[in-house]
Amino acid sequence: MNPHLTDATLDTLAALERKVLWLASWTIHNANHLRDNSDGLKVGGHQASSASLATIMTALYFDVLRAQDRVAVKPHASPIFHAIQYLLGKQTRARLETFRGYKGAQSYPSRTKDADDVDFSTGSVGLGVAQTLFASLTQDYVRAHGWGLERPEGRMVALVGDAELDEGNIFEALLEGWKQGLRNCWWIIDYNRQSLDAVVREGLWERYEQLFKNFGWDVVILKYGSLQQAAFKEPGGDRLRQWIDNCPNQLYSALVFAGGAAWRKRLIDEIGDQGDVSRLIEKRSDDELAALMNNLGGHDLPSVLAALHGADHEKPTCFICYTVKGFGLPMAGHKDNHAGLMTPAQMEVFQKAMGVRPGHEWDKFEGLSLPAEQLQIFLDRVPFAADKARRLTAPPVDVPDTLTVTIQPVMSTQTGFGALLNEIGRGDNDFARRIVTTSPDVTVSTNLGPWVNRRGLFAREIMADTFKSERIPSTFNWEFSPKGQHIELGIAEMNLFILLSALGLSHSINGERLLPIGTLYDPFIARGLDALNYACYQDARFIVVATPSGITLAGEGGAHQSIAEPLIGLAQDGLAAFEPAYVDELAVILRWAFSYVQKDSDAAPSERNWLRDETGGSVYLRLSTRPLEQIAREMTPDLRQQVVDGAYWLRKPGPNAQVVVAYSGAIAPEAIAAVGLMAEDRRDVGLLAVTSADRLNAGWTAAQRARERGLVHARSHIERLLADVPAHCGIVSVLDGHPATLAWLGAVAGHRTRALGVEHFGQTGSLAELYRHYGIDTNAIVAAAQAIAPGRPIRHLQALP
Ligand SMILES: Cc1ncc(C[n+]2csc(CCOP(=O)(O)OP(=O)(O)O)c2C)c(N)n1
Ligand SMILES: [Mg+2]
Repeated sequence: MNPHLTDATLDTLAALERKVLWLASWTIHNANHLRDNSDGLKVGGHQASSASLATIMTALYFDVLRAQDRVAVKPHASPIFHAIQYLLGKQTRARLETFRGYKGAQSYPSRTKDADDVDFSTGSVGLGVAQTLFASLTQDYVRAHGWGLERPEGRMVALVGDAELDEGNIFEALLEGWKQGLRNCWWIIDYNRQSLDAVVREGLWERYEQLFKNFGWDVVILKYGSLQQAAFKEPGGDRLRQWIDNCPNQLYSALVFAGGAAWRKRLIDEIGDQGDVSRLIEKRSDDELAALMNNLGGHDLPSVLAALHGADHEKPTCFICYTVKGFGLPMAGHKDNHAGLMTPAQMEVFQKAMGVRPGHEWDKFEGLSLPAEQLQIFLDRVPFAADKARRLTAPPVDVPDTLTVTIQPVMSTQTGFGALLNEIGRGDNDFARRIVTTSPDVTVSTNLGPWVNRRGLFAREIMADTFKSERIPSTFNWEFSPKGQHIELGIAEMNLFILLSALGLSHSINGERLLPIGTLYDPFIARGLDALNYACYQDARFIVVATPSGITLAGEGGAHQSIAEPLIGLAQDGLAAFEPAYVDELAVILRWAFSYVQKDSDAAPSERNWLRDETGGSVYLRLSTRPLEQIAREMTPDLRQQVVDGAYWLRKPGPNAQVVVAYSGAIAPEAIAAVGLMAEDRRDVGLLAVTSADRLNAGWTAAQRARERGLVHARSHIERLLADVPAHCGIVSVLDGHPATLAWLGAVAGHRTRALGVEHFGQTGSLAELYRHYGIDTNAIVAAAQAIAPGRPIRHLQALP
């Protein structure tokens, strides 16, 4: 036990625990029963799920945590979190009154939508938990590079639902944490033995215990509260303890729900002995007996405080805390309580028991026996709230005006990416130093090798490359050190995106900016998609480079060929997606991306392209291994801007144009060839190079909205590009990905459109065979043009293979 924990502190914490439970319950009740719920709003899940963490969160936030610590709160405990912040003066009554409503406190803690300093968003269970692990690794990375040493090291804490541990990403993270030497991480498991639907399997705690120990964690089990511990010491106490240990989860929950009389009957029936045990039971009233049986470790302030303060080391620690779902509320323990809510009548009883007068529900100290000043003084001194600004900032890192790269006559975007990073890697400047790369076991095959050779791999301790020390020639120098700038991950893509999420929040969590780049194969974005979405939702900033992509991967076959990813790029909020064809485009986009990921103003959309460039975001580059003949050209400022805005005319259509071909990415040679072949039979054919369908589309929808609000002159980039294309002209769009990515182009100015792309699973074959099979080869483009822009037959169509 921490020596500063006097009886007075304990009393104060007990009062605050009571208040936290009250405020959270009232917030939920208010949202359901008192607010106009004509929209069908319902707060299933929160009431019971919150209550089981009231004790632990009170102990943490009001006593154990320090200002430098960061927490991921399990989604359904958000009312408890908001109540705590309210008591600390960081949450408003108005927001609590509109819990789950428009602009109110969020249902699940949200970094971006809540106003009360949420450290990590949660909602999709499992992700917030892993986030704390990677946040801890990120902290180590930052400090190992000599940054942020003036601040104390923080602990990354997750409050975890027991059923949340079913999520596989948690185990993937555990393994990675073990490999990387995780420190300063606490996972506190709310072991209420209930999930959403039901009561969990018996004996899960034993699996957890073994599992965490295997990965080098300390495991602390909080099973019995201090009342129980005292009772076990009474004559007959041993038998009671045995009974508790053998009681199935379902039965324990049912008896918690049923209350004191039911406990008495059951215990007397099963272990009553007309002697010590019976006396132990009978000397307690029904209420006292219920209090004793509900007094599990996770609801016993002294035990919780002792356990948390006891972990005064940096070893990762898992606390398994026995709790009761709905503790202190009438639905406690009932297996259906996840969706349960207190009725107004139950609330009235609860309110009376809490000593809260009607009309004083939001008063901070109402119903507490301790003097208000004493409580306020305590709250003013809470260590967790000591820093005025918990959310830190870091100035942007200067990005060079251009990224230089030697462009070979024939080159793929993936090779170009490797070459660009290799060039950056030569630099001895802050820009190069702040870049951190990571990859789930595809570092070499995504062309990060040269960068890693220059900058080294990261580990807290130096590890030499044995091949190098044994003088065995190898292309790659695999040396680990605290100064290394590449974090090598195992294959799990979930871990990649959660690590990017953590690295990409370093400016806010550590006050030190990183420029994270993650690489993976494009199809495996889907494997980590929820984590990618999560990272974007909490506004982490990173660049994800996905390569190779599409059926262009030919020989690798359908399992590795991505189809839907361009649509993910189009739809994913917070992520600007690009699919350049040429390396000079890539250089421009990558340079822009380094600056875009650092922007954080909330400026309105730019009237130039109607994109929210000033607000910044993350970036997704879809690249390819297909070597393309590069275009020798000067990258003018105008071209540079258009590449970033999403498209430019590679060949501007004339005033009589009948067809325009719009292409994206590695399919460029087919589009160019098709335009050349059509030139004799179709007038003024245009060729539109689309570098970002995502940004074109976003600008277009934003400009339309602006016009509908009265800004009649609002024009997006794609509207300007298509403004002079005659109305009768058809558009053939093509990419190595789902055709819907570009199909919307026809709606911009009402041009007939035929969208080519890949809709069905890929397969092995040569590039030519596959392009023909899926209908994205030159022939298919010309055939589509002929169909959409009738005129004299296109002669070359027949001649094509
Ligand atoms: C990925 C994901 N799947 C499903 C859900 C829906 N859901 C929310 S809470 C919950 C059960 C949680 O049980 P547990 O973690 O034990 O928390 P408790 O409610 O017992 O506190 C489920 C299935 C979700 N939020 N996220
Ligand atoms: Mg549970």
